[in-house]
Amino acid sequence: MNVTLVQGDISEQRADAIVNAANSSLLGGGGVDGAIHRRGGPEILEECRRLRAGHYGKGLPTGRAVATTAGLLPARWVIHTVGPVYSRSQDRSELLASCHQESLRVADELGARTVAFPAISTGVYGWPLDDAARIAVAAVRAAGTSVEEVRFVLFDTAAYEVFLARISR
Ligand code: AR6
Repeated sequence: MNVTLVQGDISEQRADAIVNAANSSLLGGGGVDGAIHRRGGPEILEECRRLRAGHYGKGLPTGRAVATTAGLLPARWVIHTVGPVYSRSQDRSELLASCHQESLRVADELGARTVAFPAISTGVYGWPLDDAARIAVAAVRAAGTSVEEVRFVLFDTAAYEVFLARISR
């Protein structure tokens, strides 16, 4: 598998699947989640509502992933995952790694070959960038997956540089 990096907006990525840094409600939010729903149009939210009415009545648990249509986005699917909120007192690294592993498992089920990830949990959820990059890169590299390209999409130069340093190690 190739791990690649770009600086940009995840909602503009051409990929088989893009990953959403969602919350358990699956009903939208700010940051990546806001950009995806805004550009992707109402179809994504409609499918999220159906998921909530069915199998995910209590919401999507942290560390898990589920796919919907990508609506108007230049991707085929959105894979929604819920990152952990960063905690100084509790190690939640396994949950952050799980977001990446579960997203790739769902991608395999869909037959996706290219998957774009944002820096999950590093915005509103407060995870320090370098530590999140370490966990994310290790998790995707360790995943047994048929996905051929994992593309990390970083919003700004600082985040891009941090991920670049990580994948170069
Ligand atoms: N494209 C790529 N990266 C982005 C974009 C974008 N359009 N927008 C922000 N980032 P966040 P989280 C970067 O907060 O920390 C939402 O309200 C951002 O700079 O989107 O997992 C959800 O509904 C940061 O580095 O996700 C949840 O409630 C990274 O993406 C909650 O936020 C992740 O920031 C999830 O928080």
